Amino acid sequence: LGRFDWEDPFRLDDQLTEEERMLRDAARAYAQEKLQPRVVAAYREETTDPGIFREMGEMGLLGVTVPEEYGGLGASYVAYGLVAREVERVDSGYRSMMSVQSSLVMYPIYAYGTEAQRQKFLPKLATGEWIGCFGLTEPDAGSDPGGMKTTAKKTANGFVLNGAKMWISNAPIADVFVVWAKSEAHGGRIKGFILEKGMKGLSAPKVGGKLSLRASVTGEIVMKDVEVGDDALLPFVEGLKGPFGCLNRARYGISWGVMGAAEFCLHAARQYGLDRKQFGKPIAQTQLFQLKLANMLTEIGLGLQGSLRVGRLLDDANAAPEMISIVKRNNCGKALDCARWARDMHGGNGIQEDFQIMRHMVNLETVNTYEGTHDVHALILGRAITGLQAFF
Ligand code: TGC
Ligand code: FAD
Repeated sequence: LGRFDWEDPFRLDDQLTEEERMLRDAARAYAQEKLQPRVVAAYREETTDPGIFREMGEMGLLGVTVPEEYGGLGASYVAYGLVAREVERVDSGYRSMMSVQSSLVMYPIYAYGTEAQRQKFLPKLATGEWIGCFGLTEPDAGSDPGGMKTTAKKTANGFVLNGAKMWISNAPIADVFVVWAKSEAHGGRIKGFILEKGMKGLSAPKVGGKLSLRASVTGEIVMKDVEVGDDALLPFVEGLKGPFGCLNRARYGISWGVMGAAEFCLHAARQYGLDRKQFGKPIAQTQLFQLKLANMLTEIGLGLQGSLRVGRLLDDANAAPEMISIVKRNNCGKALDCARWARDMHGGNGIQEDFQIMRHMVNLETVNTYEGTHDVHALILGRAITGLQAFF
């Protein structure tokens, strides 16, 4: 019979390549040495340090799956997932900054852009010199992005964009805006455009009052007669499958990321239970405490295995979007459960910023909602199971 290691219950480590393990270890070292020491204050003060993008770029953590000729690492989707897990072990907001840049900005420029667009944008996004954001959601179009009102009208040499995007990660500090709009010249179909900071009529005010994901800045994108050239259009995709192609990758990354946050909560709760004594013994020696630890260990172990499987299929270009819905939905929901259990297991200290559990818990409320809510992913799966769509 084999050994059992509670920190790696299904021996995930053995299922990785040497390259994947090395990138994971580098990401862990960076996240623990550079991100962990500043996150508590950044969250409290609601400040986002744009320098983090350059640091991540230097470490090769931006555009992990993008080919090396464009500044990426050309590594596997499993490697990308492992990076997300290490960054989100510190904070979901830092992982958001990274995954928007990689999956929602670099990926569409690589997959749907011209060679000139790739050359112009990807290397600077990979180093973190430029920061990117992705505008799909609008004030009146969240779960139903097909209901967007943003329009692009054709002019002699380009397009004029009008509309407003809401809840856009990185927007207030972004240099590059990948924005989705209904294009009259394409029969009202959705097309992607690359906008750049400083364009006349383009602004990105910060969304204030967030009680979640406070270390990652969120904004609106307001477009008032923004004129762009033909070279701003992403020519090689049309319709909702454009943004969804990006979301497939980001949702997959999130499924790994939230397991990192849940692992932090498990490790912290275990240690707290070993150290804290009540009724003359460690609280970790009580049955109810151990039941919660066992539940956390089980959900994390199974969740990571699911994400690894989907990652390997993505690397073989053989993953279905519904598989991604399963791991995004389940891992977010289970990570939120883990964080809530860990919050309870820390007693009063569970609400204290130094213990960091409540921050993870509140962050995971956002992660459970963005990139398709928990229930929207249930409906995607319900449609696959029954052949009947229940959205409307
Ligand atoms: P539906 O009729 O299902 O599909 C329309 C077209 O899109 C295609 N498609 C996909 N293509 C690739 N991958 C997928 N996962 C796809 N899902 C759909 C589909 O084949 C079809 O193509 P075509 O050629 O026939 O036009 O569309 P619907 O309008 O009924 O969609 C329903 C629903 C609920 C599934 C969808 O709208 C949805 O997923 N809603 C959730 C919205 C969402 O996820 N928004 C995310 C915004 S970005 C964000 O949150 C970033 S946070 C990042 C961070 O900070 O980390
Ligand atoms: P709604 O769609 O209004 O949903 C409200 C509730 O209704 C949910 O419980 C939902 O599950 C439910 N619901 C909706 N439709 C149905 C249905 N048919 N059947 C049953 N229940 C339903 N978007 C971007 O484009 N780019 C970003 O970078 C980005 N970053 C974000 C960062 C943060 C911090 C947050 C909070 C959001 C971000 N988003 C971003 C937006 C995010 O994707 C949306 O919030 C999400 O898709 C849900 O949309 P909504 O908020 O409009 O909620």
